[in-house]
Amino acid sequence: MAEIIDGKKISEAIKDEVKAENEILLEKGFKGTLAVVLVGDDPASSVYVKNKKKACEYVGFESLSYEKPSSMTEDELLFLIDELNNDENIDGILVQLPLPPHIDEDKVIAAISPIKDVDGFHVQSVGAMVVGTDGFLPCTPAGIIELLKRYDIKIDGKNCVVVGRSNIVGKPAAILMLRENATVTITHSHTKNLKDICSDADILIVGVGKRHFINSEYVKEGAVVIDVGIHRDENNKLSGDVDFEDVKNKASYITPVPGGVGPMTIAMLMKNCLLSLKRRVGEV
Ligand code: L34
Repeated sequence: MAEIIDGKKISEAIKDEVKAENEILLEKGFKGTLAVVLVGDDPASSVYVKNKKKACEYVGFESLSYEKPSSMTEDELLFLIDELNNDENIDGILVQLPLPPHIDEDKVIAAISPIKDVDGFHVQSVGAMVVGTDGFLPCTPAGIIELLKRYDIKIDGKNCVVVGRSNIVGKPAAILMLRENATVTITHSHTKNLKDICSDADILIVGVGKRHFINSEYVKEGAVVIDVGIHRDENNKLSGDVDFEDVKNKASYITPVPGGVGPMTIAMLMKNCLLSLKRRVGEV
């Protein structure tokens, strides 16, 4: 039976670290501010955004909420981002994805000033991540690395297979694992022999958006399994891209859904906001 990686507990420890560091800045009169933009009324996005605002309150950041109807136009959103970019009191801008289909996500992400890009989605942030220079790291993949490190799971030299190649999970997770000296394979919907490739992984990271896509047949005995998927069934029960009950008997470590990677995304966002504030006030 695998050890269950407690993302909730680790995320709380990280938020406490951010809070402690932030208290010193607050005493000096510096208060961090995150602008949170939500377009439309997707229920899952509303939950995530609510959790982000709660985390801001916990660590002592101001959160400014911009909740807009799905009828908002792309131009209106770009105009709002421009205002937030130019507001010197704002340290971070978060536009919750997905956006309604009539809005071009790439265009919106490109409009966010890289110095306020606490999601790490701007091409400049992505470029810095790939090269390994300073920038904001994307929260979900950075949270995965943090979980592995805090559980003393060795990454260096391990075979890591990433299932999925999205811009917010698969691609950046692969880059960050590469930066930690893993040998990385990225797989996707066109990959042949997926089962064989996954079965070779010491660390398997799954972000495909298909409930219970990975069962024990894809998992090597003793592998570490990180589940980034999140699905809600008709009874409101959450589950991941991994069939947890099946895989837990074969893996050495496994993240649950809920309580695995999800809370880490929010903790890493708080870390990025702290970094942005520290940069603004000249503390780094
Ligand atoms: N811009 N859009 C932007 N940045 C992000 O970092 C995200 N992401 C993803 C979706 N869109 C985004 C999130 O915030 C996914 N995501 C996210 C954040 C938090 C949680 C899950 C996904 C989370 O809190 N999960 C809890 C369960 C919450 C529930 O009850 O639904 C968990 O324990 O997994």
